[in-house]
Amino acid sequence: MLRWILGGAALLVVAVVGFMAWRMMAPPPADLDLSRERPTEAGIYQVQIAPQIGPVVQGALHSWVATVRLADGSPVEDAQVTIDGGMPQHGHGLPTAPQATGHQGEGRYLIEGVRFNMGGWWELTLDISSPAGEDSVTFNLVIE
Ligand SMILES: [Cu+2]
Repeated sequence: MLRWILGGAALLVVAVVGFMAWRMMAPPPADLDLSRERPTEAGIYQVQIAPQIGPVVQGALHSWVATVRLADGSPVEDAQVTIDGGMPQHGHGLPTAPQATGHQGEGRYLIEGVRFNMGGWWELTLDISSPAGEDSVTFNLVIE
């Protein structure tokens, strides 16, 4: 009986480790939308993100500028922006806790403390809250 249980447990461990390794190695989906400007889920805002460094490379601590506009194009000056993200294929979040500064003018918000510590598919989600409403948008990034 114990032998069966141990055998089953060993098989389970092999299956789980195998699945994790397979997931880590999987390439990003070919049809991933990599656009840097997108509407939020409910369409309240139009958001554009731009890195403050040249190519976004693995391991570099850097900032992004998020420009938040209403659907009609007018800049949003009183938003609270919070950042979340991670690697969907690896099941982990961001290695840092990026923070958005206050409004920098013309709908721009500086997102400081971003670091991608491995190559592959990353998601960066911005939750935006202002008198116009609460909405979120997720950007896909592929880090070499
Ligand atoms: Cu990862």
